[in-house]
Amino acid sequence: MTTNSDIVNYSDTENRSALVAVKTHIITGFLVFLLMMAAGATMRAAQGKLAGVDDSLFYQIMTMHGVGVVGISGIVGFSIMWYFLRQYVPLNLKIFWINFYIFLTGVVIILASIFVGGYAGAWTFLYPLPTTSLGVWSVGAAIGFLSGLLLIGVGFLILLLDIARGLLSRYGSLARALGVTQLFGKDPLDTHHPTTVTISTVVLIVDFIGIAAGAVALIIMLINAVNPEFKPDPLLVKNLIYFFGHVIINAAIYSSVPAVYELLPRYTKRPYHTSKVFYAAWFVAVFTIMGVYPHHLYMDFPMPAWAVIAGQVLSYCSGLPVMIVTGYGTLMMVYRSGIQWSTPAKLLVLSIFGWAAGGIPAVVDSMMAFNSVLHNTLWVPGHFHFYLLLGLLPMIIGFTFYLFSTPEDEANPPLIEKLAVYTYVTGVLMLVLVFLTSGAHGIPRRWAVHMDPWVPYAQWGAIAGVLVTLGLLLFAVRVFTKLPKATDPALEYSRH
Ligand code: HEM
Ligand SMILES: [Cu+2]
Repeated sequence: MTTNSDIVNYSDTENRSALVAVKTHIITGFLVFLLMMAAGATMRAAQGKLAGVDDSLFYQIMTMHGVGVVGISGIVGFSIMWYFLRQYVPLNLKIFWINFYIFLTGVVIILASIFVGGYAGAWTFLYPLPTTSLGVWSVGAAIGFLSGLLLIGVGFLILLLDIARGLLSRYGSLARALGVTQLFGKDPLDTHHPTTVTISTVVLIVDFIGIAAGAVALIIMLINAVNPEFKPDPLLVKNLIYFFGHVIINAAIYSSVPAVYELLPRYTKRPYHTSKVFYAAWFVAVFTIMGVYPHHLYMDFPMPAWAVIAGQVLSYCSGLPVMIVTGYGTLMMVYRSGIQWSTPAKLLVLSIFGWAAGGIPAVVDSMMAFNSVLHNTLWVPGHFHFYLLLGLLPMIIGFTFYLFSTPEDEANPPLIEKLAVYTYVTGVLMLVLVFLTSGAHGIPRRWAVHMDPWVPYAQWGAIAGVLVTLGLLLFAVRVFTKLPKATDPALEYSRH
């Protein structure tokens, strides 16, 4: 797929160390996802009155679950992107590790702020909630949470700077790396331009701006926490926060998408060629990913009308170009290719379905008429659990299984893997359908205690949550036993 001039030369030792770093990210990811899923199932059980969870503890768990899954999705997504991107542009292994250690430090601070300090103001830290807890937690706990998050953001920004340096050293400009110069005819069309380079450039641009906005919001709120005389405009801070939140979770998905573009062609034995349509879709994505965030602010009537209208219009088209190009590309790669349905191949194809299908309830919610009914109901966790659990996670799990699956495993997937796929997918569909129907019935989100008529929904949700956790546990058993010893398949290929 790539000409040799596209490949960066590393020594075998460098490649082995890089693989160790990627594996560390992935294994940490599986551990954290397992814990967070157990926490999710616990929340559903508490709402279903199957488990006695103190109300404050519920909101602590909810805060940890939200910040935990978003953070780990971000760092694991980066590790997938980094793994592929370093083949095309020189990337610094030390910086990759530095980000990982900063992340762990931030996690410790955040966990302490939640479980020692009692912070329970949700991962969205909406101003002024963190500093006005009415005595449930201290301002110190809020400061801990906000600084832990800020620290993690700084780590991500450092890693993004290295990615920018790598891309610029190889391509000279971000426009070249993205493919914009080919799109507008300044450079001849190169159908061998690596898809990973285009996607990484999009992730770099939006994530850098998104995290920078988040950092500004966090700093403003930290100043306010230390000096309450300083009162920022709540609507401005809310804009910054939702811009940040929307962009980083999207970037986490997009940073895992290279796994689909890089690996499916290997499984279908059909190379993927870039085209002007591909560049155009990803170029547009830069603007739609950042431009749609006002769909979180329809209920804020002081928002300028043009901003929310733009948010709605862009939401219709957000993701669509990229999803169509990726979805169509996937179908074309798979259709009559005689693809062998190995576990990684199944998961990667599933991820495209889950990402696209999960987008539908999201677009519904981004229309004002529906939003005025569905806002802050369980419809919202319904749509994002859909594309995160059936889109993002299968990309991550599929990539992981690619790293260690032997040709024998791929020809004949072990029973435990088949069982894992069925348990996981059944669980997720059930989890999501229960969330969506609950939302359609108007059951609010983020309520620790549910009214009696809502309890059966929460109970079904708890059962689904246990199934999903079990499914991931089955995958994890394979990962924990196989991944540590695996050698890099990409190196094996290049030797042949
Ligand atoms: C077994 C799997 C899971 C279960 C049972 C579960 C359950 C839940 C529950 C009950 C909530 C709070 C709902 C409410 O507002 O009342 C929630 C929130 C959330 N979940 Fe999950 N979840 C699971 C996995 C995941 C995963 C893997 C991700 C991300 C990759 C994720 C992302 C989120 C986010 C971002 C929130 C929002 C937190 C907030 O409202 O502040 N969840 N989840
Ligand atoms: Cu959004």
